[in-house]
Amino acid sequence: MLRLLHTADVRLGARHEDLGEAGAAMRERQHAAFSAAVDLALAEGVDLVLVAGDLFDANTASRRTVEHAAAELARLAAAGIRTVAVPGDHDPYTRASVYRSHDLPGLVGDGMLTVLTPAAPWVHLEALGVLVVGPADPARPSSGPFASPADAAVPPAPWRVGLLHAVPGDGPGDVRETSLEASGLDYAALGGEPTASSGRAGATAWAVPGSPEPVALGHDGPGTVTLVALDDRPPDGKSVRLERRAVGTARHGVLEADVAELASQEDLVARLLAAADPELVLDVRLAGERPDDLVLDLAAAEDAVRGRFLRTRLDDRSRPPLTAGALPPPETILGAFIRNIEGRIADLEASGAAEAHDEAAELREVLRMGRRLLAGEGVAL
Ligand SMILES: [Mn+2]
Repeated sequence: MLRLLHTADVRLGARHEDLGEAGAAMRERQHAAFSAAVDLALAEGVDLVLVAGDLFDANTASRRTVEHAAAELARLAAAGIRTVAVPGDHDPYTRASVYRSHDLPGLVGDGMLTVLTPAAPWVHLEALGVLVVGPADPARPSSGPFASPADAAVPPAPWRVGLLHAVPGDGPGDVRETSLEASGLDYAALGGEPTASSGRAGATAWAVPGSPEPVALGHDGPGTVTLVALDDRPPDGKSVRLERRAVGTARHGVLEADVAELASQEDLVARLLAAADPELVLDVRLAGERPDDLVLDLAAAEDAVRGRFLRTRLDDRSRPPLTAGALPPPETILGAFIRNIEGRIADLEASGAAEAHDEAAELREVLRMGRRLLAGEGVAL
């Protein structure tokens, strides 16, 4: 029985410029989630920790970030738990790689961290009975296929595990299902997406553990790592069991609101507060047609809920409506104005081009303001 903790896409040191002042807090949360992953490995007494790429957010990771990562891995080392990592696409093995500019294994000490590189794409951990293989292609270190050490070079290992910063698929950076099937691996520890997934390709079980703390939009659960139990006890023969465990706390959510159903600015704020959660990054998307008398101040709404969320981001995709009901006579200023602007809006919206779409949105705003200004005046041309 071999037990692993598999993580990836930790992205330590991420700047999160899109999160504004909450970015530093998010960075700390990512560190905390990585610490929680280490705590889990210690509590579970796993045999080995695998990092399938993007331990760091960038090759420019600061010394402080590198030392923090090393200190966490040293906690594993002190408990006799080894770590094998592979560079990803955020921290690729280039000349300027964070894995070259810093001696991470040296900082962890005692040979307890192995970083797989093009020059050393696999490691045989004899005491654990496992061979861990990284990517074969030095030019494309994150997309497979797996290195295949000549059998003569490696004593037979009960377990063969792959480590790759790629997800199954047919895209340029993906690992092919056929490549997984042909790999002869018992388990493929993959990475490269913030959301967890898992499956089988032939005799090979694979998993993408997701980020320990969510770093991308569209990720609506807490971050996770994957615990793996490789078991060869009779009577079942070899089996691979996977268990996803939450280690992160921040969540992402989306609140979609149709402005036609909003009564007022206060109503918008009340709806936001109803979803308040200090662990939530909430994307608020306003859509639909906005009545002329509804005036929304999104910056004020964000101020009103500040501190009640980890962060909110408001995106207003609503638009003023075309004119309802019978139009004023064409010989009035209002009647002529509405016909002119709505004719241009119809042409622009029919064109389908992005710039035309933006211009149509501006004209809808012009229409709304003109309609309010001229309403009821009925001045003859
Ligand atoms: Mn990546």
